[in-house]
Amino acid sequence: MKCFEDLEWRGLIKDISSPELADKLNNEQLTFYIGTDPTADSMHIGHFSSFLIATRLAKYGHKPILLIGGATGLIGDPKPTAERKMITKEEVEKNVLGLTNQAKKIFGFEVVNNYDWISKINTIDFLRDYGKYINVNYMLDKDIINRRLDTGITFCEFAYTILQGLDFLELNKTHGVTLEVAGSDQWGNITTGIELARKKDNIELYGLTMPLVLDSNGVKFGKTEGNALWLDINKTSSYELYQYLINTADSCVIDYLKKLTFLTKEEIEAIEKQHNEAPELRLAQKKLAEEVITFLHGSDEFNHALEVSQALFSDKITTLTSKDIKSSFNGVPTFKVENINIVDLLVNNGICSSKREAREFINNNAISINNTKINDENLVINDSMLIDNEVMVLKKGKKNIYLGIK
Ligand code: 485
Repeated sequence: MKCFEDLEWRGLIKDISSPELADKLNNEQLTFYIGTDPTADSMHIGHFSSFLIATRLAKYGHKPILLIGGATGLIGDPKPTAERKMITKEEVEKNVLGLTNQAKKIFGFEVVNNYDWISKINTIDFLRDYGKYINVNYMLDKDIINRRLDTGITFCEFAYTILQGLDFLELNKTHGVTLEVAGSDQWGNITTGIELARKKDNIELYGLTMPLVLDSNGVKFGKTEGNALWLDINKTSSYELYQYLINTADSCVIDYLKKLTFLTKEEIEAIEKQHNEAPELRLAQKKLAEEVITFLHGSDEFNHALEVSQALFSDKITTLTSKDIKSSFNGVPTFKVENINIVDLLVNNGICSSKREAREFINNNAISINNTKINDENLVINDSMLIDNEVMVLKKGKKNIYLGIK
């Protein structure tokens, strides 16, 4: 398949700035860029779903540049709802470092920082060299700015789109960039760059946006009730990522395989066929988890996530490290482990409402520690039951999990 047809088949095209772009992607070697602002010191899985386009286009011979917005991060891209909180310069600097290392490590392409050129432009030149080419009426028509007119938008955020626009021109001059790629919310910023290039330099630049990846409830891919899913393995373990991906709804999993992996059309169609024959085996979800985790963290980490997920529900749980256990059960209620009778432990920590109820659960084989059933109501909890001398996993019934910590 040719590049553009491949992107279309995967559902990766929302808008393109000109129909010529299809031919250019199929027949030329373009240098393109995708950018992110340093609002945190790690990207999350939503960024990953967009940044992956860099690797995808590189496989077709195009050259990616990854941009970290050290300058734009100090301003803040307007959100459709409300003004952003300013983050401190120190924090932005720290985040730039984190993101630069991460982007280099995961994707391995050249990374640039727009602070390097934007910080050198003085106010007068900014207004003369860029401000003069952009009509305020044109800016007010941009979807996101327009949606802020009722609630208000500061000049700081209003001017943001011109900064992103001038990045495009700058990268065109310094790196030969002719295409900017991003998620669909960036259309207004990409077209500012295209407008600037036409008016100021009389050149044609191109833009391509991708639709947001949504789950079966229409929620953005990667958004969970709890924490974000970070690409930094110290913030989100490969096991947590595995759990998220393995729980993908059947109605979304083929779409995710297309958008988040490099499996070919033939491979994905074969998986889809097998998956539809026996969806309960979650074959497509397993493949998705394998591909994404291997891409991000390597195959050892994927195997580790698999081992952890198998061990967690068997007596092998005691072979895991306390770190794995803590990250696997992130967010479950905890209790302090001390030398105490099991019935008292259950009542004192609110796991059972009375001693009578606690004894009932024990006699019904419904309480386990480290996946071993407890059938002695006189059992005294002690440190030797700790895994890695630090944690223990207590279950009440199948669903209620508690983490004991020394
Ligand atoms: O020259 C540029 C300067 C800044 C940016 C891009 C080019 C960042 C951009 N304005 C932005 O805010 N991007 C978002 C971010 O950083 O979190 C997200 C987009 C999403 C996708 C992703 O970045 O909301 O659609 O493009 C990579």
